[in-house]
Amino acid sequence: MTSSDLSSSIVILTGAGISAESGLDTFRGSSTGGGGVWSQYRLEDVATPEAFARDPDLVHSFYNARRAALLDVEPNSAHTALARLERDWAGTVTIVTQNVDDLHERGGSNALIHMHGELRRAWCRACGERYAWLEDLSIDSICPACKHAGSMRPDVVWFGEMPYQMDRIYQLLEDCDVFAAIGTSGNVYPAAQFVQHAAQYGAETFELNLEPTELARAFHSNAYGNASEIVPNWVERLLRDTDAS
Ligand code: BJW
Repeated sequence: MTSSDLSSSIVILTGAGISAESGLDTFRGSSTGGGGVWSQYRLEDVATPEAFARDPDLVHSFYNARRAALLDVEPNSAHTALARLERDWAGTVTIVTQNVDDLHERGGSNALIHMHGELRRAWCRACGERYAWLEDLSIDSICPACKHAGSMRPDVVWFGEMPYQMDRIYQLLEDCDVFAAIGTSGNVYPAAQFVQHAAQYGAETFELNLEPTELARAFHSNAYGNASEIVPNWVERLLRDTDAS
């Protein structure tokens, strides 16, 4: 970043790796850290609309356990560093997270898009209403609006479904000056294509991850290590450049 970029807009894509040190499993694990969620469950059994139609009890119990796990975790220094960047940066900072946890909010971030939905929200397939939902869901859950039983599902985006707010996200990617991908493997589309999209429209791009991903060479700059260290360092550098102006 140069001093002419001080009021520039920043878009940050985050993935499961930013929450790993808070105690939430990643999906695909890492070369050093062992297996992730998909080593315990087949994604075809729990993260598709077909799986939910076939065995809603299994899908509900998978998401109920992950929703309950949120009670035992706290944001780490990577989450709070991004909140500090949003607060102290002269331009705009928007986080587009693939994560369904609420650690960015609890870390203090406000400008946040949950493109794959949220564990703490539920959606009634009968009437279309969406709600904050902190309890377990089951095939007997009743929609608070239409009173239909059996139509509530977790408000998360499964394979084959359209991620949320895509028009807004593509606009942000086209308008941003800096794009960073933090703690995401780049295995899942459309998020995996964001770096090319942002770069095509002129953004400077950064990958911050435990280890190089298959997309590493698509980024202008890379930093590797635990998110709790490399993200605060990266934020510090951006803000220091601002102070130097
Ligand atoms: C650390 C760390 C530490 C660890 N510090 N880093 C064939 C080709 C191309 C595409 C497709 C295809 N067939 C099907 C598709 C599309 C499909 C897809 O991508 N499939 C792939 C398997 C190929 N995608 C979809 O269906 C999506 N919808 C869609 O495409 O709609 C059409 C469309 C078209 C055009 C525009 C727009 C839309 C929907 C995808 C939904 C994904 N859903 C999930 C589940 C959400 C609910 C839940 O949480 O259960 O989302 S799957 C799962 O993967 C979850 C995550 O958000 C997502 C991404 O995972 P993430 O975050 O990258 O985690 P990991 O585990 O993969 O990586 C962790 C990283 O952290 C690693 O790199 C580690 O190194 C790192 N790390 N510790 C720093 N301490």
